[in-house]
Amino acid sequence: MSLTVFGFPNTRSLRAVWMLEELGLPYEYALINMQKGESQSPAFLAINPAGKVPALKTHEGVLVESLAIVNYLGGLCPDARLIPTTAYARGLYDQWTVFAIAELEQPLWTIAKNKFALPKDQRCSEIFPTAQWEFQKALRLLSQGLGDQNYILGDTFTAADILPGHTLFWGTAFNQPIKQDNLKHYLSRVGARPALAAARSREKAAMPQ
Ligand SMILES: N[C@@H](CCC(=O)N[C@@H](CS)C(=O)NCC(=O)O)C(=O)O
Repeated sequence: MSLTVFGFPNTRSLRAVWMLEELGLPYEYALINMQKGESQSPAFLAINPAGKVPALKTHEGVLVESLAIVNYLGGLCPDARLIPTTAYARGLYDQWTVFAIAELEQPLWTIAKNKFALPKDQRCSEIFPTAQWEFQKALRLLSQGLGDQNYILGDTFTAADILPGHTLFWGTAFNQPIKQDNLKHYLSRVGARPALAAARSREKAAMPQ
């Protein structure tokens, strides 16, 4: 089986690489240098017509969308048990991963789009206070859901932690305050995963020195 992740440091490709490292799967890393506009190159658009990372090339075809990639990789390694299989546990897994994508990350994406990702004439800075308010609201819900558990689904780390975990790092990088103690502890716990450090190094090592 051959797997190639197309990514760039400090983007959602970290989610895919982190999952690969958690699973110990071999993979190639193909840098799509956003600073050089490579996400819009004909070669990369042929892989992902949206011109976005991550993308994953598998022996069966290409997959895009970070959550779909994480789930696909989990499906390759059911024995690792990073994705629950019983109905309710799987429901909770879907609940928190979809929450991360649909609620927690959207305000951050709004900030990113209107700061640098959109063409300059499409950006609107008036949206920032609303996005910050929405992010704080989502943090309160995540904090409530986490409660006194170590991880979002309970006592053990699962792939569900990659989504909110990565998104909280993103929030911190965007200087969004995380006030809830349980989220602060969660962030340190998830941030200490050796697979996360390995994933960050792998992405960094691909950058031109
Ligand atoms: N929903 C997609 C979003 C992917 C995405 O927007 N990736 C950003 C980097 S974090 C990107 O490649 N942006 C380039 C662009 O928007 O042109 C996912 O979760 O994979």
